[in-house]
Amino acid sequence: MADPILYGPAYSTYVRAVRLALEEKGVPYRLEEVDILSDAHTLPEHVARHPFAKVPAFEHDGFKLYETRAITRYVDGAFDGPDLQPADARGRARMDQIISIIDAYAYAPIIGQIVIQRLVVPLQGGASDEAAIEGAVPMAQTCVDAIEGLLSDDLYMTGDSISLADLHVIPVFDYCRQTPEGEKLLANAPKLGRWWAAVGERESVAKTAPSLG
Ligand SMILES: N[C@@H](CCC(=O)N[C@@H](CS)C(=O)NCC(=O)O)C(=O)O
Repeated sequence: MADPILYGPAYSTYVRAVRLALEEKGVPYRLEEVDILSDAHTLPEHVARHPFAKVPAFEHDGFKLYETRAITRYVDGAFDGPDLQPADARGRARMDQIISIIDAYAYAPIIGQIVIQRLVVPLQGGASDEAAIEGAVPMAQTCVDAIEGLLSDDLYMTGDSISLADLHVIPVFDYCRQTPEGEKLLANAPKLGRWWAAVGERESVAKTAPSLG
């Protein structure tokens, strides 16, 4: 079987979640750059892969897929390697809950506003929109507090082994902590701090570390 192909830029949080899953499973793959900062995701070639013009898109031996949650579950189910989803109903539900928090509530304020305005806009020569950042902080704080409140003393988010919950949170958390607002948001989240100390050591995290510059 051919190696899977992942379409998107390495700096995208959703692309990184899939790369983390592939790395944790030990699956070789090809990353095909689609640079969203130069609007490559809106070109017909990419819209044919993803009708909503987002990244990532994914292909494995003719099987085409988009939507990160679907892709990471496929990667876990279709390849050998350690299971990335808890076996028990409660663990699996907790994993889905955390991924939902990221998708429904955290991505827009943390990545869409704080990280884009604080890290990406200045790199492109623009000035950060301070009002947009300030406006995003309360929802970002609610997300951090909610996830902190769901963590136990286990090493990972849903138990003693890494799961898709961790892999979907890592990309967002990693950018967030690199902003001054993120440092403040995380100041009273000791469980998330311990969690990052554990996951941040993993080879998959080092291998997928994004570079914006
Ligand atoms: N629901 C999609 C969301 C993917 C998404 O928002 N990707 C961002 C990059 S991290 C993107 O494509 N942004 C480009 C845009 O919105 O124009 C998924 O889960 O895959």
